[in-house]
Amino acid sequence: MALTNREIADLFDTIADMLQIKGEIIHRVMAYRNVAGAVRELPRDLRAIAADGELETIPFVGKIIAEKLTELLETGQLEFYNRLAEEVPPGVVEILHVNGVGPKKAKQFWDAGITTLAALETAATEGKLRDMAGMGAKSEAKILEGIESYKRRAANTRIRLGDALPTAESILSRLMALPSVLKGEIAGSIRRGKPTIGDVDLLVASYDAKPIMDTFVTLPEVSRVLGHGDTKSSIETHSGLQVDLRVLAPERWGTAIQYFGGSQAHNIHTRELALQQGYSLNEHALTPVNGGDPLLFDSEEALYEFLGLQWVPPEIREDWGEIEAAQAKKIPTLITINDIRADLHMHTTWSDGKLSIREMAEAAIKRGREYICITDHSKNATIANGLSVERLLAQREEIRRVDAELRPFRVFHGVELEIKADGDLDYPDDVLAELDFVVASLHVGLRQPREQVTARLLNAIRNPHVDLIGHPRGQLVNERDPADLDMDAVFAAAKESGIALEINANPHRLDLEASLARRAAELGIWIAIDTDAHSEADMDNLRYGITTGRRAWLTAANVINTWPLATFEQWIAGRGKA
Ligand code: DGT
Ligand code: CA
Ligand code: CA
Ligand code: ZN
Repeated sequence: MALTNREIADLFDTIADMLQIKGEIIHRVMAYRNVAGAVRELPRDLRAIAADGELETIPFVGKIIAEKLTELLETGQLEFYNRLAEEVPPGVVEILHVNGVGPKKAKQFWDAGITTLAALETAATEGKLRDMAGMGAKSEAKILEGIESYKRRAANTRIRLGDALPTAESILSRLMALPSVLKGEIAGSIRRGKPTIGDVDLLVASYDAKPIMDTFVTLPEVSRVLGHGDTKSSIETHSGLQVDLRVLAPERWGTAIQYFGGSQAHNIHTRELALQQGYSLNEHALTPVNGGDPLLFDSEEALYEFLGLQWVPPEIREDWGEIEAAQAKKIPTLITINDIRADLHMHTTWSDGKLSIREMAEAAIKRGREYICITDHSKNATIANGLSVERLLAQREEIRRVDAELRPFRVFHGVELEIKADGDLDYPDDVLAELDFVVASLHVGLRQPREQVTARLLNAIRNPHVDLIGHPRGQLVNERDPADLDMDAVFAAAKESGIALEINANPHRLDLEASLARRAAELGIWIAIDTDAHSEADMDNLRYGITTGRRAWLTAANVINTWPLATFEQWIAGRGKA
């Protein structure tokens, strides 16, 4: 197996780690650390450089290191590393990477017989670290936190949008308060609203970067400074979130936010377009290929316009046809949060929610909604305190009362109906017929074979009383894969019966995901963007659903909870209810 530049860089970093744990002098450690950094940055394959006899032109590479690189490239092995690895257990190197553990601590743990991450975790959990020299209950707790974050990074788990966005906004708002800051925005995958993000990219316009960078690297959430420069700095927060900050002159804002907004695929395509027009496009400027002064763009709109494109909303910049649409000036007006009038899926204390019907209604009013459906769990959702038929009917009295009290706001009586493991629905048809609105959801049997789980969903879709399928695929972001549904069959049935499919706005769900919601909408299937709120704070998750809807190219016309009340009432009446 040929080693990549990155693997070789990683190996040199590990060597540096091992030397450091052994207590080697810092010069010797840095000799390997620096090479690792240089190799990682190489624009060319190390193999090609070696073939050209140019290894020693790489920064920090002298005769001895060049020999080691050659050995690695030729044999895939490094004797020097193998000997070190026999001495320093790999688990100890891993421990060094836990936030809060330095080389001295790693050595201390090693001396105490702790040579794996698991052993360190056990010792910390059992309170055995706090008694070691220089340790205490607080540093022990910090190490546990560090282990959590290390494990997440090691598993390469991306971070949920709902976890990253608030941190990003909070950091940016503190930078924006600095006097030299002229403009600031979150770029990268957050700006595009991806359900998970790798790292946070912040962009700030200013003529005086230094105080901004200095503030940034000393923010209280910083656990490690990964880089501190004039134009770019990077930090890692205690929760393991990496944040990159770039500061640039405002006259280059347009090209910079476009570049760092991504996606890479979108950028590659825009760069091709620029080249066809005789320009090379990068984050700094649009430069004529045949010479001449670079053109600067202080706004992204001006840049897109120059390239002959309609401005493209960041959420659809994935090179899934948005450039072609922008050339034809056919980018639709994507849905915004202001288009939403209703929330059709939420829970109260009648099942597993935290607030009463009236409190949920008031929370919705506060957020500008005009009507809601209360959809508590049905009886088989026993862990969620599902409603027996008796309680369901009793709940209606309270809903009608609150509805009357809060007019013109409207409160409809719905339910979140269990699609049982055997495929039956949780209430008989005559009970469903009594309800204003029925959301049917899969919560159990999600791992059934495709045919079986699909058949259950189709049965629910075809029931004339069902209006909406809640979180259709049952996925949990970063935690649970979606059910193995035949989505073509689901879409065909949904289209035929005229029901809606949900984009569940909870950042743990975001289900349907954008690509599927886009296909559904293109087929003419109704979409509802709901919060599935169990508390007042949950209602603020709507923004994540809207972002997902925008990524799906949805307009307000695709989404039923943008409808005025009268339209909604007509629709549910037409579906045989109310
Ligand atoms: P992430 O962090 O994995 O969730 O995804 P992004 O899109 O935020 O990617 P990131 O943080 O690596 O870079 C931010 C943006 O910078 C990315 O969306 C596009 C731009 N960018 C970064 N590296 C490259 C590159 O090598 N080529 C191009 N064309 N663009 C890049
Ligand atoms: Ca990023
Ligand atoms: Ca980044
Ligand atoms: Zn629910």
